[in-house]
Amino acid sequence: MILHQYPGGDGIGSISPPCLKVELALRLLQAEFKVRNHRSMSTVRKFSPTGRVPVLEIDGEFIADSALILDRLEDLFPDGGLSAADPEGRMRDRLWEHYFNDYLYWYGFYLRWVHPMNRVRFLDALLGGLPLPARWIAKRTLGRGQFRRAMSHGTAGKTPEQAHQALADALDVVETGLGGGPFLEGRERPGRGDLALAAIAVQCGFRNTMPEATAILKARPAVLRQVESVYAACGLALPEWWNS
Ligand SMILES: N[C@@H](CCC(=O)N[C@@H](CS)C(=O)NCC(=O)O)C(=O)O
Repeated sequence: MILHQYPGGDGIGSISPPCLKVELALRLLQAEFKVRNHRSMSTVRKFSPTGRVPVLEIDGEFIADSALILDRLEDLFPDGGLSAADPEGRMRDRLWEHYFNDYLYWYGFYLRWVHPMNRVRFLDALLGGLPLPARWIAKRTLGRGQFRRAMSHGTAGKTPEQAHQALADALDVVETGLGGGPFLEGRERPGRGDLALAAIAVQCGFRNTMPEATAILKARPAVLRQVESVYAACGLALPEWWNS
């Protein structure tokens, strides 16, 4: 299996939460896989059926979308425990997964690509190594493209305060959903929702580009414990900033 993704850095496997979610799932299942990093959207469009990553390549088949990829992994690893055994547990885990993938993801997206200060920091961190004028052109093209994505999703018109409040509220919902356990719904093993949350949470401290979001995360010990438990279950080390 080959995981096609956007690259990471600063201790995380990918700057794309759904790509990182798939990596966590593959590691949790102890699957054998390789990672292929792509740096340009135009390259991704050549092989990805949706033009996006993650894409998991299995025997020449290209599967796009992290939720569909996890469905396939559940088929391939029926005893892998990626979902709860009972139907209600499975349903709840799916709801959590989509809460993170399709709701929290967009606030993370805003805080990285639209928040006025974070956006500048992130583009510098990502593209600072490019020579001029390629750096200037890439910053402008990528920045505008991502702003359009946020516009089409409805988060671009928010204020930074609203986005931070949405993040804080979502993490409070998570603390309730953990019910005292290390994983959502008090499970003993991480489920799909747990992987999706951890993959978003570890983006906060990426090269110190989202200081306020990091502070919001660090104020929630139960969420920190959830992410630490997911990373431990997947046999991965957390980024250095996590313990600083
Ligand atoms: N819901 C999809 C989201 C995939 C997605 O939006 N991927 C982003 C990276 S995080 C992407 O490929 N963006 C490139 C583009 O929009 O052209 C999933 O869970 O896989």
